[in-house]
Parts: sequence; C-alpha cells; structure tokens
Amino acid sequence: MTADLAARLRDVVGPAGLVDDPAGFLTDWRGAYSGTAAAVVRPGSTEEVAAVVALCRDLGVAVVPQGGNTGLCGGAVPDASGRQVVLSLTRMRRIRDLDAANSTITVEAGVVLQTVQEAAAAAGRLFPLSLGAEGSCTIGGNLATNAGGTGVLRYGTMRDLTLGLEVVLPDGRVWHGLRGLRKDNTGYDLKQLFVGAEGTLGVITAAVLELFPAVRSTATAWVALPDPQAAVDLVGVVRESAGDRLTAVELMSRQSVEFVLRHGTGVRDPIADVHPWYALVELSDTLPDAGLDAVVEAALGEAVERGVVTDAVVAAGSAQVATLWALREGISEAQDSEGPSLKHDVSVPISSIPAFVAATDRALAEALPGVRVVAYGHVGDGNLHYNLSGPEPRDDGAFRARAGELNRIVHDSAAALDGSISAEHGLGQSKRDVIADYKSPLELELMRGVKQLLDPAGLMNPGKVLPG
Ligand code: FAD
Ligand code: 2HG
Ligand code: ZN
Repeated sequence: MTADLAARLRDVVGPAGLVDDPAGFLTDWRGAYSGTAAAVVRPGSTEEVAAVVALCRDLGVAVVPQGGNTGLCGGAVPDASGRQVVLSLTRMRRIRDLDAANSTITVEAGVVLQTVQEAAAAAGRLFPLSLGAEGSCTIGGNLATNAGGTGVLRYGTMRDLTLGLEVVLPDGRVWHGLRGLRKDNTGYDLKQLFVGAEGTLGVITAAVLELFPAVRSTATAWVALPDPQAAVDLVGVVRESAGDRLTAVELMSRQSVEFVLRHGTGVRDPIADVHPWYALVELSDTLPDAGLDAVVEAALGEAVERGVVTDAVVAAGSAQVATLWALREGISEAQDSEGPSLKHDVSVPISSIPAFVAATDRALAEALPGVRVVAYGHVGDGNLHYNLSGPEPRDDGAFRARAGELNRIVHDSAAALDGSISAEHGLGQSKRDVIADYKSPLELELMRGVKQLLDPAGLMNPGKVLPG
C-alpha cells in the first residue's frame, strides 16, 4: 500500500515533491512528539496540494499539514500508525503580490514569517507579527495556530492581520477567498474558520495579509518590578502616556531570566540587583524623531513615583535593544536546557494576572515542593507562559509522572478566573483531550458540527484539536 501510495503521490508532485528522508518532518521542534508517515510530500503549487488531498481522500488516507514545524503542541506531527501523509507547505514560498496602495501582501503558505517581514520592510511597510521562531515558522502555520507573539497589544493576532485566504478543502476543492477587503459583510466570515483550526478543516495555501506603516523610531526599556500587580499597573501607566505607541510589554520572572543568563550566549543582567520580576517595554512610532526615549522615561518616572517600578534601564542604541530582546526571546530555549518542561500558554483578563499567579504558585508548591515555575509572557495581552521545570536535584522521570496533575492545577487556575488554557499555541495533540473539561458541551457540539460539515471523513489532521 505504501509503495503504491508513494508512486501515485510522485505522479502528482514529481520527484522533487516527494521527500526521501522524512526524519525532520516526523518529530516536533522540542522532540516532544514523534510519529511515522506513509509518505511526506512537498507540493509546489495550490493545484498540486489539491491533487494530493483529493488522492488521499479517494484512498481514505489522512493528511497532516505542516509548515515550519515549530509548533509547541504536536499539531504538525503525524501519529504512530505510519498510515498518514505529511503535507509540507515549505515549497510554496512565493510572494504573489504586494499592493502598497491597499497596504496588503499576498503570500503562499510556506513563506517564512521573517521573509514576509523583510518584504514589507523593503516596501516601506511593516508586517507586525513577531515571535521567537520567526526565522523558521511559516505563514500557513501562523494562520493555522492564530499566532500571537510580542506585537499583539498594538496590532492584534494573526486573525486580525488576515484579509483573505486560499484553502484546499478536505475533499480537494479549492476555496478562492483571496480578497484584500477590510470591509465585507456578505454573510459568514469563512476565513476565520480556518484561522486557528490547526489544519483540521483544510490546507491553507495562500493569504492576503494586512501591512502597516513602517516603524521609524523605537524606545526599549528593561524594568524591575516587585510583583505581578506592578506589571498590570505598569501597562496602565505607560498606556496612559504613550497610547497606541505602546507596542509590547513582556513580563519575566527572575527564574526565567536566570535560565537565560545560565544558558544563553552574549547575555548579561541589565540591572545589577536581583528583583523578583522584570518587564520589557517597547514603544514605537512611524516618525523618525518621535522623542520616544523622553516619553518612556517620563512614564517610568511616573511609575517609580507610584511605587510600581523599582528600577529601570532605557536601552541606548540598537545593540542594547537586541541584548534585552535576547533575554526575553531566549527563555524558551534556555528552559529546554534545564530538562523536561511542562508548557502553558494560558490567558486571563489582565486584571486577574496577580490572582492567577498567587493561586497557581501556592497550589503548585503544595503539590510538588521545589517545582520551578518559569512564568513569563505577553502580560499586556493577559497571556502568560506559566511553564514548569522539575525540582532540583533533577529526577526527570518523577517529574514527568506528575505532568497530568500539575497541568490540571494550572488549567483549573486559569479557568477559575474565566481564562483560557491556550491563548497562543493551540490544542494540537497536547491539550485535545483536556479541552473537553473546559469547553461547554454546546461549544464542543458546534465545533464537531463544523468539522463534520467540512471533513465528514475525518481525514484532515485527525487526532488534533477535537477531543477523542
Ligand atoms: P507548524 O508547527 O508546522 O504547524 C502548526 C499547526 O498548524 C499544525 O497543527 C499544522 O498542522 C498546522 N498547519 C501548518 N501549516 C498549515 C497550512 N498551510 N494549512 C493548514 N494547517 C497548517 N507561537 C505564538 O503564537 N507566539 C509566540 O510568541 C511563539 N513563540 C515561539 C517561540 C519559539 C522559540 C518556538 C519554537 C515557537 C513559538 N511559537 C509561538 C509557536 C510556533 O512558532 C507558532 O505556533 C507558529 O505559528 C507555527 O508555525 P509553523 O509554520 O512552524 O507551523
Ligand atoms: C514565547 O512567547 C513563545 O516565547 C514560546 O510563545 C513559549 O516556549 C514557550 O513556552
Ligand atoms: Zn508566547
């Protein structure tokens, strides 16, 4: 069956589109999820994607869409059956159009996020989605996970940046929805169904994305804070004076920063004294001389007076800005060097962040004394990566054995504050079963109804998102 399938897939995608050595496509970025596949294909056009999907549908073979494979919940990895086909979009990397007057860019799904940012910059525009994996993640993956990152506070998530989509449906038909319209009230907004669906409703092949005026000045500060309440207050104080020029407020616990200082290269502590929490604050403007340093200094001065900020450093020059961002963006990798981790991307109303941290810290310390909480993230969006590493000295086996119980503490804590158990990374394989405890039966029924309508045979990324 596999040899026959491979031959038929080769007929569709040609020799260049059939992967000989599939190893890199079968395990995720962290090595946390692995599977096997009947074949890995890399179609070069929408027509080829449609033909692959139609062939798989005819043969009853499941398809797993994959972009840069940087996802953090196992959504792009096939199961262990060896019967699924991984459909990688990485050969579909054409920028089809940049319409400067409409401020839009039309790109294929396999274009790497950083390439889109660079194309926008070359045209004097900004594509504002920004995240640690931007050098390898793809626009298709960003869309399928409704990626967030560090610019959401000002520009919104991928959902907000998307005007149109082209999608190959599970039956092989192509939905041509590549419209560059900011206003269109002609019925249901179908594109939003595919954004955040993690490849369970179809394969996104191209998108029209919104561009913004280029940023010509920024100010970046590293701020020491006494507690999470101070971080919430900081967002308020800076927003009051900077308004829309506030682009990012990233929160980091001392534990998170210590991991980067221990494992990162070329990083150093920006503030000599040790503080329990830090925030990275960024302001930006389209004017070249917007005087943002003065704006951020005044806002931080106000925050110090109100007792919100304990100490602060405003970056002088682009090298220092890069060092501060390296401290923030290095946390994910640094935590991996500390052994197995339990990753979380919860959200709560911003005002509830202090209560969330206090309650969850307490419950975890009781459940597993010494557990290392690595809390950081997009505090301006109410989204925290409340990640866990095991106690020291390390006993990885014992820590892994407690995963279900510890995860539940974090999820319950977010849910008790009307939060979400996944604000960014999605459900994939990792949370697809636990979500049944946090969504109402009605919500699950509607989700299953949508899946049934678009993918009645259940062949599009099965085993992901929807509870089994
Ligand atoms: P993949 O990992 O290949 O796939 C992700 C999901 O999308 C899978 O379910 C897959 O089936 C589906 N998919 C992929 N392409 C398509 C397509 N064309 N059509 C349909 N379905 C598709 N995420 C954030 O939101 N914010 C962050 O700040 C952030 N920071 C990160 C930092 C690091 C260091 C790393 C490793 C990851 C980070 N992520 C973050 C997670 C990840 O980068 C994002 O989820 C990203 O959007 C995934 O893109 P990808 O191309 O790698 O997708
Ligand atoms: C981030 O904000 C990413 O850095 C990754 O969403 C979070 O690795 C993580 O847990
Ligand atoms: Zn994040």
